[in-house]
Amino acid sequence: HHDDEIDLDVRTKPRTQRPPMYKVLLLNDDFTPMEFVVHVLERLFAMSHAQAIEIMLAVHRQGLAVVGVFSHEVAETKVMQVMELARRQQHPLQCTMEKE
Ligand code: NFA
Repeated sequence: HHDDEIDLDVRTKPRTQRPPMYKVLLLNDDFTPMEFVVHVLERLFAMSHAQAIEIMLAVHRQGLAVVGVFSHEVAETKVMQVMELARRQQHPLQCTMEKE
């Protein structure tokens, strides 16, 4: 009669899948003007002027700071947009992403 028994899975907890999130990091350098970094943060990361100054100064003092956390696709786009703006103005500003 064992063959008629129904096996119920009592061990595996249902787990909801969440996609990994990515930190976008801005790196300090000695040449990019502070006002350009503030502009980038306002324009691409929807920060207020006061917020942008705070984060720019954090990068300047600590060497780097997280400027946002996004899905892989959005993080990649943000990094590309920062690098493109910096390249167009010939600033050495660097932006990278890493998995949280
Ligand atoms: N360190 C740069 C300067 O003194 C300013 C800067 C801040 C550059 C944040 C890059 C990132 N002009």
